[in-house]
Amino acid sequence: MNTSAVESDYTTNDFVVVANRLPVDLTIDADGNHEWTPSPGGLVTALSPVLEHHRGCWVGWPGTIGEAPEPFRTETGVLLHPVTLSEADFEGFYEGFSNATLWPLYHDLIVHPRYHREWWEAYREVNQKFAVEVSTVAAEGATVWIQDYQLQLLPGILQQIRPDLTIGFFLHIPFPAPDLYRQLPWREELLRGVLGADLIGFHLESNARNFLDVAEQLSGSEVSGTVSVRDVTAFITTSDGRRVGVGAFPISIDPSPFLNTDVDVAAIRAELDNPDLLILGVDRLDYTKGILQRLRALEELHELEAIDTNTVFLQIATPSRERIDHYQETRREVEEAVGRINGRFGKLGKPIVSYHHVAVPKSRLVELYSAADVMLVTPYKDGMNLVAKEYVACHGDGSGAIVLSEFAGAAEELSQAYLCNPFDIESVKRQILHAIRALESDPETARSRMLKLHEQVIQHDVDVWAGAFLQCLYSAGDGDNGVVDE
Ligand code: ADQ
Repeated sequence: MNTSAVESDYTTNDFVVVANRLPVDLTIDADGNHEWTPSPGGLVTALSPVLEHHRGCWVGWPGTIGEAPEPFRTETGVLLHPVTLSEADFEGFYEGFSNATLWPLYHDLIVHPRYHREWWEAYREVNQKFAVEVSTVAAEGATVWIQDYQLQLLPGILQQIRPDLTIGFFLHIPFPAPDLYRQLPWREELLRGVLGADLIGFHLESNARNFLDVAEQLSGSEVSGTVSVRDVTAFITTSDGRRVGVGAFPISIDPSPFLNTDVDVAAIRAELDNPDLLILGVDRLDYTKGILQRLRALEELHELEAIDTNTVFLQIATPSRERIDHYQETRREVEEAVGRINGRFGKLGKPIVSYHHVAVPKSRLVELYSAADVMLVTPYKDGMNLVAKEYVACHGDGSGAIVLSEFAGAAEELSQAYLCNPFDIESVKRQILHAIRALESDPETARSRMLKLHEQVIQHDVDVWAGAFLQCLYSAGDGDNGVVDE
């Protein structure tokens, strides 16, 4: 990536995005040369087009421990402002409180959240550190859009030190029901942090309603109105008299890279030894994504001889959070299942599960999505799930079928998918078979379902998401930063 260092004149930064990660990875070679490479992930996928359009500033951690590099501008004009994290910050704030406390708590306790005071202290300190950086880069009266669960204290801190800013907060993961949220030992302080924003967005109305319930129960705030999609008609009046808007803004993708119709599907399938049927999974290797469950469902279908032995299941699993125990355990279980299934049902030199623990370039994902007959997206819980939308975007010709967990946020919009309950293995098996049978015996129905899904994704792309959120945020800013008139 071509980048250039910039003068530290921040007076023009009137639009600032803040996220845990910068949309790049820094690698340093043996000679000490720095190289920036684009990094994968749902958030990056979603926000890059918006920032490029605004020539905005992005504040985030560059992905390496220790002293951060100088701010620089990408070739598409986005100013990247790195935040330094130490090893202790990384362990306590990122691996600890963000990913071993909040992540499992907000994903409905698929594994047990761990509550450690020292992680909470690290989380507070790092949020404070981000606040100092944002305060440095943001112009007077700027609009600041804060992303995700790692930075829930940031709106509150910024609101205190920079009351001139208009602050938006968007949560990319689910927000749990009050009974779960109340487990958190620091629940009031975390909630006060989020309530520092002028606008708070969630993917789903149900997430937003959970948040309103929590705010009412735990912060002495008053709630008015009801939640809308892509609009703000629900409000929280905080105990200090500020008015905060709350809405549902289902995130989506930039479909353009996925609309490529030139993919040589036959060549991709030939690479996989020409299976009669190609089934695909693409996920970060995370226990929320239900990878093991879909492997077990396929194993049982092979046991029952319900699917052809010339079917290949290709699973691309991106390495993720690899030092955290539950992630190591999930990887062990998945890889054991892959070995077992291939041992039981594969033929010599012909595995039926092709498993790859790797991140692949987007162009490769487009090829794989396009070549796959059936896509399996089976999370136990997922804020949205962009993989589901990317697959659908690649099938504008009506080919293919998608089996989708009803616990993925995407299921609300993608109601024409073959919806399954990942906690019920029979349901997963049934819907895989429905999808296969529709493709084989009722192609017109399968085609019509896929075309409806495709239209939904194309019409509600990432620009619709960001546009709706920003319009509501700018309106909130016009209202004197949310202070209620007496
Ligand atoms: P994630 O949990 O990371 O995102 P998801 O929404 O599916 O999940 O986004 C993953 C992104 O990474 C997709 O764009 C996908 O193409 C890419 N990706 C996945 N595996 C890959 C691989 N092996 N190689 C290359 N790229 C890969 C979080 C929430 C989601 C929410 C998003 C956005 O958990 O619920 O949809 O943020 O809000």
